[in-house]
Amino acid sequence: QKNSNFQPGRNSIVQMFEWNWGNLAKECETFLGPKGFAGIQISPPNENVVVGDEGRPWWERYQPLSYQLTTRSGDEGALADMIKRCNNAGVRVYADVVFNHMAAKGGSGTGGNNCDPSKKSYPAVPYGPDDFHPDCMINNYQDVNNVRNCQLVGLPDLDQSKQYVRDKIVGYLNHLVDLGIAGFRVDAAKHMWPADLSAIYGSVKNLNSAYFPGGSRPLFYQEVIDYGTEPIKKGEYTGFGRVLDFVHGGQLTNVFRGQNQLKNLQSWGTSWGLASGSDTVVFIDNHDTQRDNGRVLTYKEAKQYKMANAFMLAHPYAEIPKLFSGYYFNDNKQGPPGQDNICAEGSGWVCEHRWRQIANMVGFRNAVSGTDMTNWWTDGYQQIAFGRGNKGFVAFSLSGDIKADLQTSLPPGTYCDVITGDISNNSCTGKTVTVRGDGKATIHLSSGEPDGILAIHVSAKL
Ligand code: AAO
Repeated sequence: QKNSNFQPGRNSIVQMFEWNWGNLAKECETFLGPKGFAGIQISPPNENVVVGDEGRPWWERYQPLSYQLTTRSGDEGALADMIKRCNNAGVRVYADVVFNHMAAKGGSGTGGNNCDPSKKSYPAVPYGPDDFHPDCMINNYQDVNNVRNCQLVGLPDLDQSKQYVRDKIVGYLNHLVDLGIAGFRVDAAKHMWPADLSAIYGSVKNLNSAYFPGGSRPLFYQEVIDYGTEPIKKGEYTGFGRVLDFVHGGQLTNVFRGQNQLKNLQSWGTSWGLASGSDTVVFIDNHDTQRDNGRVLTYKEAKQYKMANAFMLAHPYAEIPKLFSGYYFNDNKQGPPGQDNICAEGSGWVCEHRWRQIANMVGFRNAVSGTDMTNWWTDGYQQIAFGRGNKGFVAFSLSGDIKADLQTSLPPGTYCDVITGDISNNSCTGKTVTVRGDGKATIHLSSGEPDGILAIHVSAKL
């Protein structure tokens, strides 16, 4: 259950935070598919409680009320249509699934059903008092039983050791599989027992053969926040799925904020406290960490954010990188803006995935797939460059100008720097780099440039 199920030649997932299904279907067809994205992570597609008294915060979607597929992103018909159109555009769909708990707030849901958490009553599933752990709050992350048997921020905690509860969860996941989903981001996996999760994953059916080879298993990537300071370890969850590695974004944030030197990235990998790249999904920011008081780089520090994401995409260490795309916010709980003109100037949506530097690095990763890192270079401080075999070459400068003749393993010719431009009508709208007969190239990257990155690859050769 660690296989990505990507279509060949594609390598990166993007979390499309709060996008509605209609806009996502179009985005797959007009941008994500053509630009080579491999997959999207969607916001939880099941019914949640409507948190009207707090202005419909984004986090109401983490308070499930039933497994019916109606949310503010759209109903089941719109979801099914989006999954089909994205698959047809080469883009796989991964659902954020929340089954550690049910809603803590009472009242009506996005699908018109109701719940009463004080009675542990969720009739549209149905769940009742017997399906939950006894009431207690999570207040000690050093106590494994407290973390897994008590309530995360007061959310009624389902007991996944019960067969009935497992059946309901598996039924929900199977419904999504039937619609053509490729896998799941499992919310709050740390708060569930590994043995229960293993049993649940093992009971989910094979992927829909209309889109996937026979016998394909869904990908499970699990939210297990492990900075190394608590008894629950990500390794407890890697026997039956992948984990989201939270150390990854923290370390690259330190580096690209200048708190560690770029030259040290020569050893980037497990020696930095990361799990094996074949056990994880890695990312710079997600919907929680981008709201965590500047803990990680986000769109708010655009230059360094692009550099960190570009490094993630250029480096061979991790198998599955995940990007993030969301909306501007100041208030941490603010819900999504209107979606009529999504991504237009003034729409309130950042659309990080459409930034040329990010989208083109998704293309870089596809072009260099299967190659090792080669031709490592550094000035000894805050400048580095490296190749990906005979397919690509990339340079980063956090301080000072790079003006150097560097050895690449690329075939001779003229390449378009995909950070500053694109190829259009057989010419490059940005900088070009000439690789000479001996593989050497003069690399210019000045500190005055907006991005601090230069990237060339064989699919963008003139
Ligand atoms: C909302 C309200 C609450 C209210 C609740 C119930 O905000 O006031 O009580 O409703 O009515 C999201 C929002 C929540 C929201 C919830 C439900 O973030 O604010 O609550 O929806 O609407 C832990 C979990 C992790 C979880 C994270 C937020 O382990 O699973 O908390 N993330 C997921 C989702 C998230 C969602 C939920 C789960 C719930 O991605 O969006 O919540 O479905 C430590 C632990 C972590 C722990 C953090 C935060 O980390 O290790 O496991 O995450 O604390 O409590 C240092 C420490 C490190 C610490 C870290 C991060 O590095 O060393 O240990 O800082 O702070």
